[in-house]
Amino acid sequence: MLEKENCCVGLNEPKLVVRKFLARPQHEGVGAIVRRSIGRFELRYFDPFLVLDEFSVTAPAGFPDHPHRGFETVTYMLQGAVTHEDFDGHKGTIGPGDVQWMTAGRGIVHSEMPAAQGTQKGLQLWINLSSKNKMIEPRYQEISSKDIGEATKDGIKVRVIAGEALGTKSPIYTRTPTMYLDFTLEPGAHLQQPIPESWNAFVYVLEGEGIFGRSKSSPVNAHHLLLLGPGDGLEAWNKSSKLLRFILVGGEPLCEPLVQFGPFVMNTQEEIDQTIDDFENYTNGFEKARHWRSESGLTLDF
Ligand code: FJE
Ligand code: FE
Repeated sequence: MLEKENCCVGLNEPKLVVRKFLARPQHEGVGAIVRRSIGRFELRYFDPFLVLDEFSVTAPAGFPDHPHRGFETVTYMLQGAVTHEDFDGHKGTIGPGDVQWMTAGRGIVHSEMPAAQGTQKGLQLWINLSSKNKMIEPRYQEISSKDIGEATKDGIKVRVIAGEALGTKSPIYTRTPTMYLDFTLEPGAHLQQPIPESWNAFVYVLEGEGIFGRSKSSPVNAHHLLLLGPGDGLEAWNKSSKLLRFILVGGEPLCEPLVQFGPFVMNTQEEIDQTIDDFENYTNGFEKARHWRSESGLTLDF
């Protein structure tokens, strides 16, 4: 019995860190600051992930009216609150620990603006959609912090935003198969988290200092992105005296051609030309953009 339980713990081939990036602050939107790791010049794309921004916005800064097509945006709030408002009348505010999983599909035009005093902080991840899903109807999945599954074991706490960890499953449906886990490790904790073999996966450190991949590797601190190589899971250690917090995100690569023009991500140049045409002429999913402006009344250039 014991053997059977033990055989499921432990990894055959832990993933190693193959590249490391420090995400430095840069200006985005209107007066907002983002630390962009995926999506910057040196790392255009990590299939299926297009962008990872750690954002910081203080009113009157924000991300006023702008479009998306061909992918999903996942906004995970760490501090403060953001109000989103789209051209179809969908509106809401997400606060600390809340997640908005937005499938833009054929088209969304929306604004994302601060909803509280002080600085709003969070993560925004852009996940590509496969060619067969790029033009689907837009869809939102919103989970408030209290409904996000949490599990705790041996000094490890995980919040399961997508996928499964420590026996806890997320209700989020991922069109592009994805896992998104928010880990906090107490000093001395050691994590072994399975990841499907064929998936691409990365770690982004939010707080503290962690050891990833190999127990003898050097510690990594906040605002660093770590790309993981082949293997069946992640091993991580907190050998420091403070809490370690990081996200682990993995996804099945689409292995499709990609042509991106700002917030439009398609497979071919023809599809991008068509998308610009659709956006300018309010067609094929952008109909409602013709008469819509958010409360901010501003438009984001891209
Ligand atoms: C966008 C410029 C942008 N990262 N993180 C151009 F800034 C944006 C954009 C965001 C964004 C929004 C939030 Cl709430 C958090 C972000 C970029 O909105 F979509 C385009 N096209
Ligand atoms: Fe957006």
